[in-house]
Amino acid sequence: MSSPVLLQVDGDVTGTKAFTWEDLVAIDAQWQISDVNQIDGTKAGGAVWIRGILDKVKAHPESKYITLHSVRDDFHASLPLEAVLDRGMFIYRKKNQPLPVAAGGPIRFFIPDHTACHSGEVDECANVKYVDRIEFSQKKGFDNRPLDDDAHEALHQQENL
Ligand SMILES: Nc1nc2c(c(=O)[nH]1)N[C@H]1C(S)=C(S)[C@@H](COP(=O)(O)O)O[C@H]1N2
Ligand SMILES: [Mo]
Repeated sequence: MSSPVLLQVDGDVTGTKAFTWEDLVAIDAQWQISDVNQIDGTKAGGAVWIRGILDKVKAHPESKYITLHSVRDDFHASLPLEAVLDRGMFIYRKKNQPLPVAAGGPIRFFIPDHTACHSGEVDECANVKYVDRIEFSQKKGFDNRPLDDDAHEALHQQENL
């Protein structure tokens, strides 16, 4: 039996487009982070840098945006690639197991030095949980992050149900 696809990559890419658990584990060691907790004390688990994914999919050199999609709860964020290329990561493991849903798994996007919620493009809200698809594009993609305090509060209420 083959492993389920955890992450689909599409848009301006030419290489590998689907990642199973084994594919993520097999990403070159130079792109792996064994313990995210050493970078940010609020998070735990193992991760790969965006560049580790890019290394496999060969995004179009003119790609300007990376869009993180979560079908699970219909949450999406589209970020300027340049702003996150050297600091964005995908947390995908807890020891030798996929990251639990309770921690935003099986795959959670994370930028350690994000700004506060709705204070710019690379804010805390951009740390998309349950990411199942990444899209590379030249124009900004779909983004439904909350735009003001009320919308943000409503989202968190919904998350706590
Ligand atoms: N899939 C998904 N990812 C999400 C959200 C969400 O509602 N769904 N909320 C975002 C917001 S608004 C914030 S502030 C952070 C909160 O991350 P935390 O739950 O790990 O504190 O997750 C972000 N990622
Ligand atoms: Mo947020």
